[in-house]
Amino acid sequence: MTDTPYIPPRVWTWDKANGGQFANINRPIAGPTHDKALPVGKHPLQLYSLATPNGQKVTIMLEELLEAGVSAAEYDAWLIRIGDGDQFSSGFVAVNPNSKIPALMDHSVSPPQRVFESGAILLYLAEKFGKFLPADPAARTAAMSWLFWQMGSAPLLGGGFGHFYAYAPEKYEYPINRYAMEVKRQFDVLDRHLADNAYMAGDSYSIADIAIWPWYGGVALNRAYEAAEFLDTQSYKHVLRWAEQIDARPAVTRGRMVNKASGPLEEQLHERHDAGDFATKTQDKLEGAA
Ligand SMILES: N[C@@H](CCC(=O)N[C@@H](CS)C(=O)NCC(=O)O)C(=O)O
Repeated sequence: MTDTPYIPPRVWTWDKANGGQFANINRPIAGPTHDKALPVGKHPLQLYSLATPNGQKVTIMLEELLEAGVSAAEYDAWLIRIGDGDQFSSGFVAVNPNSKIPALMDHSVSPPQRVFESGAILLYLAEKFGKFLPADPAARTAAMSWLFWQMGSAPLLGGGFGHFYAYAPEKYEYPINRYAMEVKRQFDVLDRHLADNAYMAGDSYSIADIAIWPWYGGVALNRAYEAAEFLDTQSYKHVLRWAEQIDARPAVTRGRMVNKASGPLEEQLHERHDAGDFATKTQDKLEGAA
């Protein structure tokens, strides 16, 4: 931070040189930057994504559906490298005008249906296949409440706390304090709820857990921002119990690997086109064979 206090100009203008870590992809305008069609594989569901927490929600859901025996949930997952600007191709923008992963095309319906926003994708899949959304009206309403809680809360965890704690060019006390306060409040909301409930919607695992876990489970298990100590996540005992329980699900292990392009090579499955790919197409195997 400079010593001179910042005085906002009368009208904001785009300073391309001052955008921090994501300067190469952050823009104040929408729409495509280049013409490129998206690939389409053999399955009805085509996912265009990356294994960030928002991306993991959908791959975990798809792997859970397959684990539950829903073979119609077979999917092709294509890697969208957001650091390289793949989300700004004409093909991607046609599936998600908001240029953010995850984005889904369902070719099993005519005309093919596009779905964007991870919460909308989870709900679409839950309703399409009749899974992971309770039928009982009270439990269903609880699941929806927590699903929408996640959509509103996680941007303060990721875009707020995570950005300023882990990614901003310097550690600025004001935003770190502001967002640490809010994120700890959110963890306490979850902890109090999970003290009396096995899962977010009560007794059964649902899309609410699938939405919340990649963000809050990730931080609690110290997989995001290296902030578990700073936020004292050990003290949220019920969140930890829930996070570990979900982490042990085989579909969650697989879902975390799909479209993962960083970390240990054996956990990176850049593209997923077949259930067998987990055994044969992770980066350690592909790079070892090359
Ligand atoms: N509310 C959206 C958020 C999606 C989102 O923020 N995706 C990020 C990765 S986690 C992204 O694609 N960023 C690329 C960009 O901002 O250009 C959702 O839940 O799907």
